[in-house]
Amino acid sequence: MESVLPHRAARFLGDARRVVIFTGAGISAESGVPTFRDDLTGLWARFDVQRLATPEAFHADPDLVWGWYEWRRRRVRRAEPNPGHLAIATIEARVPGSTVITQNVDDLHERAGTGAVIHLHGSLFAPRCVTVAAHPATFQDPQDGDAVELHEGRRIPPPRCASCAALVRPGVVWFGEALPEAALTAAVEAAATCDVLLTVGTSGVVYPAAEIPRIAARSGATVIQVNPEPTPLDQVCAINLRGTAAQVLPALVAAAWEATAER
Ligand code: BV8
Repeated sequence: MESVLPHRAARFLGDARRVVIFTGAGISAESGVPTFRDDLTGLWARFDVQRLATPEAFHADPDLVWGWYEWRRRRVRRAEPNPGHLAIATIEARVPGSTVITQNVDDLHERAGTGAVIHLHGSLFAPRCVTVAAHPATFQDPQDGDAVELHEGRRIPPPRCASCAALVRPGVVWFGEALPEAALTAAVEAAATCDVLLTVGTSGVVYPAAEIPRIAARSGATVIQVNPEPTPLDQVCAINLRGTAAQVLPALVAAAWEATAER
């Protein structure tokens, strides 16, 4: 594995016909959105996420869990896509056979211009009725200047479903819940048939999503990792780019298409 920005990575990317970009919380870190496991900023460092990101937690204390997600949603609303998100949108635009798969529940890939995003763990912006998922559920976006500055741990009663008056829950996949079947099937299919998989900003420890880069490697794809830290995915990567998404991805994309243009 190489640990600097090698032209080999740029050539693999520039030559690839089918590219999968697989992202985790690290892609949004430089947008100011906390990751889960980073020591200082990670949500897990400050919360027992197993106490918050589970159906049991919501059942036990819906106001605490809904308040936590509202706090996170408002942070995402205030965040902007970073150069890493924009570089991924460039790859999607340049490679017709590309697929963007994210574990994240924010909308920063979409706001950076990526057209189609497979969300394996749902979205902060798709609340749903806790009883009947198909019941339409909306929630009041904070108005500009909303004086309510949410702080972590602030309890907010969830809205009620307009169709059946049951609680509305965040539209994310909690621990112990199955991933959306269509999203997981599409992600596995893309990983099993790609030439290159670029894994960015994930610790690779949450399953079954963490299988995606491993499926690509087993299928003969070149797996390139972008992460400032070592992860369990180091073992399946052909190339390891030790750096942050906003630093590495723009340089990698520029080199990939400069390299192609020179040929
Ligand atoms: C399920 C949504 C079964 C909510 C999340 C084996 C197989 C299947 C399941 C399991 C298994 N082993 C264990 C399990 C159970 C469990 C699991 O994986 N547990 C782990 C902790 C061991 N999995 C589940 O429960 C899954 N469900 O299996 O159901 C089932 C089947 C059928 C029917 C019923 C049930 C559900 C898992 C999904 C949980 N939901 N989130 C929310 O957001 O609140 S998980 C959560 O972790 C996030 O979604 C996140 O995406 C995910 C992974 O975290 P990362 O994205 O990797 O983020 P992290 O902070 O860890 O790492 C950030 C990385 O970025 C770091 O490496 C850092 O170095 C790097 N970084 C930092 N800054 C930058 C950077 N990189 C680049 N640039 C930077 N600037």
